[in-house]
Amino acid sequence: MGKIICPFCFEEIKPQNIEFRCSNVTKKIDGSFVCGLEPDEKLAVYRGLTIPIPQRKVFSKKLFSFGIPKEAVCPDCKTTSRDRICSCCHNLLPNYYGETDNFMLAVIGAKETGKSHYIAVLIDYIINILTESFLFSASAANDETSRRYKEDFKRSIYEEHVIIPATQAASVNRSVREPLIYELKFHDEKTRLKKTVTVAFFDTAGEDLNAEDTMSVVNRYIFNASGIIMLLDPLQLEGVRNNLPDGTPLPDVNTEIETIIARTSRLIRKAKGMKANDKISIPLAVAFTKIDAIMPLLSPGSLIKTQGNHYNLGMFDVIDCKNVSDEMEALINQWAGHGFLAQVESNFSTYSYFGLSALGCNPQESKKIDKVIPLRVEDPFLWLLWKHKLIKGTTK
Ligand SMILES: Nc1nc2c(ncn2[C@@H]2O[C@H](COP(=O)(O)OP(=O)(O)O)[C@@H](O)[C@H]2O)c(=O)[nH]1
Ligand SMILES: [Mg+2]
Ligand SMILES: [Zn+2]
Ligand SMILES: [Zn+2]
Repeated sequence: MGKIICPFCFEEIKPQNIEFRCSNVTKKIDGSFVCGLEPDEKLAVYRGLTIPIPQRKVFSKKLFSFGIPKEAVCPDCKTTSRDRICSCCHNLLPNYYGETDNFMLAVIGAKETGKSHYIAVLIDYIINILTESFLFSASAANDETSRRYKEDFKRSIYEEHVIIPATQAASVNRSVREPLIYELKFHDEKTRLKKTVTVAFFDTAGEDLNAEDTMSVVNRYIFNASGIIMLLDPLQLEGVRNNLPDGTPLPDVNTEIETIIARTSRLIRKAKGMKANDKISIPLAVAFTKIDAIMPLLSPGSLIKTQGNHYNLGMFDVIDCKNVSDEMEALINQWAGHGFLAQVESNFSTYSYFGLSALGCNPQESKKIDKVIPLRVEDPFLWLLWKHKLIKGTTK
């Protein structure tokens, strides 16, 4: 197992630094807790609060133990607690954290690329569809994740049938920098549990990526990632905008795609102290979103017009992935020139190109979404699982 990274603040967690929160919820006759509350400065800093909210007591384990400690006794009330917290940010770690493989997925891209909609639809797809055909089950790893997924993502698109409001920069709204954390349990054919993997999704606002100095948390998140899904909006490309049928609703012109790849590469190189010629080993999935809106530009036989076959196979379809990647690469070359492709190639050792649509419709003007019909949202995610040998692939 590699380094253990806190899924909230993305600092490295050393087993001996793990702290505990007293879990004694017994109350006295006057309603106060038997083991009193204390203001928690670190949690307040993490949440961007000026006045710390009183929380249950934090303490560290006195006795040394090998590996990640699972429980400790509160020095005040002598109750055994299993509520482990990160010593840097004081967030409660998911149950199996540190005992399981961590899989941090960074979803990055400029403002308005479709990150929030993609995450919303992908999570729904993983939990409700992929688990039917792949040998894993998935569930939210903490209550905060369930709550935020429902309130910030699911409600808009699946219940109110409207677009998700724009993500604010982490500097404006601190809660956006708290990742959604899921637990994936991988089984073998005999339903024996093989491995538990924690997946953290972090919805970064485009502005965070535009200002290198104000993005330290985002920064850590990206260079500690097990895989990066870089989303790009094809509707930003000159070659696409000029060739779409008249009247196609288009977003305002935003950050150029070369800027995103350049900033991301520079940031990882700097953080890891890499030499100029070294390539970044984090697998990079470069995915063009909103494919539904550019259908008129795709050839009749285009692969990205139709769903992939991974679900039916219950395995990763390696050949399909390669063909999609080649087709996307040719399209990018045609629409944006070779600059972007050259940057990906010179900076990353493992990459693949994808095309997808989270919604299957273009709500640019109406702001309404009648029905969500995702197209290939699962491809980059499955590719990353396959690269990490968590699912099987087939080349038949
Ligand atoms: N055509 C189309 N438009 C989309 C899709 N997903 C998002 N959008 C549009 O892109 C806008 C920005 O999406 P959002 O997820 O908020 O982008 P973010 O800033 O990267 O999080 C949305 O308001 C939609 O209008 C999609 O799958 N297809
Ligand atoms: Mg967003
Ligand atoms: Zn932390
Ligand atoms: Zn206590």
